[in-house]
Amino acid sequence: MSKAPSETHGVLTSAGAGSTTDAAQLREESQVVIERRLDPGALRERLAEEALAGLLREPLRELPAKLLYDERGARLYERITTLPEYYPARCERAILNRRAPAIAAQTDASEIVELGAGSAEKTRALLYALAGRSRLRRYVGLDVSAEMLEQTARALVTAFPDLRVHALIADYERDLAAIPPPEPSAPRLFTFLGGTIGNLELAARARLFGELRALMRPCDRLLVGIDLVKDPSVIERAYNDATGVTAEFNRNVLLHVNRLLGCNFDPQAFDHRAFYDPQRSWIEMRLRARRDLQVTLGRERRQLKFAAGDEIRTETSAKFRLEAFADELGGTGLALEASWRDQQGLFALVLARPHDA
Ligand code: AVI
Repeated sequence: MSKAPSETHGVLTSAGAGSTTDAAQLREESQVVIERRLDPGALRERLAEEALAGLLREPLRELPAKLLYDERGARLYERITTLPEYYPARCERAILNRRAPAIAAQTDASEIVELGAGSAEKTRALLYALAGRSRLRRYVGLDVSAEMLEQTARALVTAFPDLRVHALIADYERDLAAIPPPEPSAPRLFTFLGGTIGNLELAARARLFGELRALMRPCDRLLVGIDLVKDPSVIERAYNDATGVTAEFNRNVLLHVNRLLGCNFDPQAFDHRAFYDPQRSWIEMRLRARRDLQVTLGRERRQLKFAAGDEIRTETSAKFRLEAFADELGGTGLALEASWRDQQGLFALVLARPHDA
């Protein structure tokens, strides 16, 4: 894969909030690289095009799930991960806390490359375990949110004084070629946590795994968090929480679309729905029009008509059986090496290696 030209934004020069000592500044300057691959204008344009195409899609309108994560959406998702009904985050955290030493021992990694880094909160258990083996050298985090990634980079170098951080503002579905090259004799652990792999459909998952495989040397490993197939009522409860945070997260996508396309969706005119589809082993989130309504789109003032009950699909979240997931990996040149479940068997972490390693 060839390396696309990059605009390197240089290093962080301040820990912020005026509380930085010179020593801390110096340390950060030598430890953190912020690299921007995403031009905010181009990203916005691309999202707007995808939103428009999805709203015109027939027979079911559909918005890409990534639109759920504007700044407010990302905050709402952080709240979802603390809800009692939302078992995936709790279970994954429990597995990581319990198994991080085993994962560190098995991978012997000196570097973590995290797709969708966010706050890297759950990754810390792994970082501590690797640091405890005196193996940890570098953390490479990819995320589309520059603000979040810069905060994460600062927090990580504060917590791990010897760690170098490469924060890559990029889209893991397009920009994997921008991941900095590995260091010799420094095994890498790629991580894709949170069950986010389930938000990609089969073809997109295969593409992502294939691209990751191409970056992996025999010593490298991939750790993926997957939500498992289970009693549908448990899954449906997780996406229909009692306090309505998920409903708010879902409706928020319309505010994001309003900004992108200059339209006038009223989120309160839509009901949140989330239901499990056993045929496709996924839960879908939809927004359903409460009444007949019209939405005016952009400068052309195009009219979008909704009859009461019409729906927009806003997310699919696949649930996996371990054997089927191993087959998926196998089709892309990866092999399942180990897996760990939480005590209730609701969620799993899967460790994969290149097939021939
Ligand atoms: C980010 N992703 C794994 C979450 C999920 O469960 O699919 C997003 C989410 N949607 C509703 N609640 C949480």
